[in-house]
Amino acid sequence: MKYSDQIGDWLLALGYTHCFYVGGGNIMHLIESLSLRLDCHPVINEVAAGIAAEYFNEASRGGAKALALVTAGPGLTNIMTAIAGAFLESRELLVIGGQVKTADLAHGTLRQRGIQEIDGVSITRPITIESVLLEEPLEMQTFVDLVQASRHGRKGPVFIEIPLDVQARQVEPVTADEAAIAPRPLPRITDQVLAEVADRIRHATRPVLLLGGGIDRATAADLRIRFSELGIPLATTWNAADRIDADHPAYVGRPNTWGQRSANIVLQQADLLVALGSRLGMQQTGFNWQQFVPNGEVIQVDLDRAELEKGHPRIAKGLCADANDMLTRLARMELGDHAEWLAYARHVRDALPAVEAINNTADSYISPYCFVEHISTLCHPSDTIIPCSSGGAFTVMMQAFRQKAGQIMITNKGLASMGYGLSGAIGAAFANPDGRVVLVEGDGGFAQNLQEIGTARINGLNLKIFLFDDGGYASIRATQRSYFKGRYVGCDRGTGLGLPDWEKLFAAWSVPVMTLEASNMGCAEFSASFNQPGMAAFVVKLDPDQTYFPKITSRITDSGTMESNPLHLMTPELDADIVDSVLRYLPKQGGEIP
Ligand SMILES: Cc1ncc(C[n+]2csc(CCOP(=O)(O)OP(=O)(O)O)c2C)c(N)n1
Repeated sequence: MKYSDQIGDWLLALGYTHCFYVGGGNIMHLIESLSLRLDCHPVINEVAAGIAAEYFNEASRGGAKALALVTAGPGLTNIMTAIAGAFLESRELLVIGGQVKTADLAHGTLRQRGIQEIDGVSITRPITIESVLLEEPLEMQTFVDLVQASRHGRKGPVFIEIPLDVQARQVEPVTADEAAIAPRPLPRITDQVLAEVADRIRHATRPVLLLGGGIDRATAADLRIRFSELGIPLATTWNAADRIDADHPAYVGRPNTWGQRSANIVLQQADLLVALGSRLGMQQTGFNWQQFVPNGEVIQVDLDRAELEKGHPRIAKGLCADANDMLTRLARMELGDHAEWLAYARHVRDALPAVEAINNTADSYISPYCFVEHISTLCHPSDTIIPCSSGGAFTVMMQAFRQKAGQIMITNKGLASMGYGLSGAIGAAFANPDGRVVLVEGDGGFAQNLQEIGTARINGLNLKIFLFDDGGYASIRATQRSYFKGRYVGCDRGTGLGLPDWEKLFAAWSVPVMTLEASNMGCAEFSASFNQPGMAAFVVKLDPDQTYFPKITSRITDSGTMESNPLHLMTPELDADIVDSVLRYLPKQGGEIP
């Protein structure tokens, strides 16, 4: 049997159903073998293959898997952003790459020997869990273990580079049976440690549970009713945004540096935070991590010991274990009565609306906040929501979108790259052929991978694109306005940014397109188009000078470094008449933390 056929059989056994790729001579055997076994879909640029595969795996409701296949040299260099994004976000991603034949490998002695040769393993090593060059065919169990490394434990990308002659090698077929692909068990905390944590929660006055991306959707869904009975305020990270619906009685929102003010304020008033499956990175804790949960203790549960020992934020206890197992067992225990605290947390949420009146939107433009609130109500529980990964569209979605039970919501905030939205939405749409995918992305971010409109179009995906058109990079404009007295550089057409005429662009692929302004947002034509299967684009006209508040303010110090407020002190400051009622357990704005 040809080794590339053998690999195809093993991938099938491992649950792969889809492959995103761009063709190339150095993967010719792999393309043939995989196309006979999987749904293989060409994309225009390899970066889209990587992002689509990542989002497919995240969005897959039935457990089907996708991988990316890239050719040697430019195929590999093009996919690098996607590999980096999956690494930072702990997302499952298998990338199989071609390579020149083994006789032509330079082995580091030359810049290049084989045509298009580049040392993929060395380039990808720092951003993958495993990165290997197969100079010989791998035996079945080693291959399976390599692939499993991407999806068990702390997830991340695996890169397997296969020279052309190894792809074509004849091998004795070996089946990957169930025993071979059974995952290894993850570390669990002991009953004694579990009892200690339960005891701390029972005795806490103001506990908060923070669910991170390490908590599976299935675990969270199974516990939905139990969360109500426990009555402990429940927040999520952005990666776990869809683990609990916005209407859940214990839900207190998404705290974050660019998060919801009410969620930040509730979290910061906790006297005990139990963070489950979150690395507690700086976006989560605020740059000012020294004042994260200033009057409380943090217990962090994460599979990666390095995240527990990194030194920020300060944690009272780090537990290196499977957060799903721990949460499931914890939820069965008696964790005390926290009804009064939950009622207070809900009061804070009600008192501080997600959409703040301070933001100004010039006449005829749409307020992005109101727009996001509006589409939250229009989206169905079965929709997959892709709030892109950078710029105002991203932060407004994460502040104002009200997720429903059943919805899947995926971003990639670790790399926070422009250009993720459309490719991610394509992957999510392939994973949910019967569902609708709703993408919200800024014009700048969208422009970076707009070539994939064609991929979505030719595959007839049920994809609705909301393009926030503010004439360029509003985020960059805002920075230049705040810190450099409005000296605008490279952020819009007037400063050299060559963005297209969006209506004509979508028309080039025969995608129905409609421009939305304040006057026609509620019109019947829009809702008909939004609810019709297939692809449609909506260009949402935003004020180029739209403000984005609340946010954490930073200052440039005399030495040139940045200094930031803690999570609960967002700009603008709260009115005096509300401060006392929502900051009961924190110092008032500008005051000292007791
Ligand atoms: C690949 C990449 N390059 C540069 C940046 C820096 N950056 C962050 S936001 C932004 C502008 C994004 O523009 P757009 O998507 O239109 O959102 P807006 O700022 O207008 O809200 C840029 C250039 C980035 N995040 N990703």
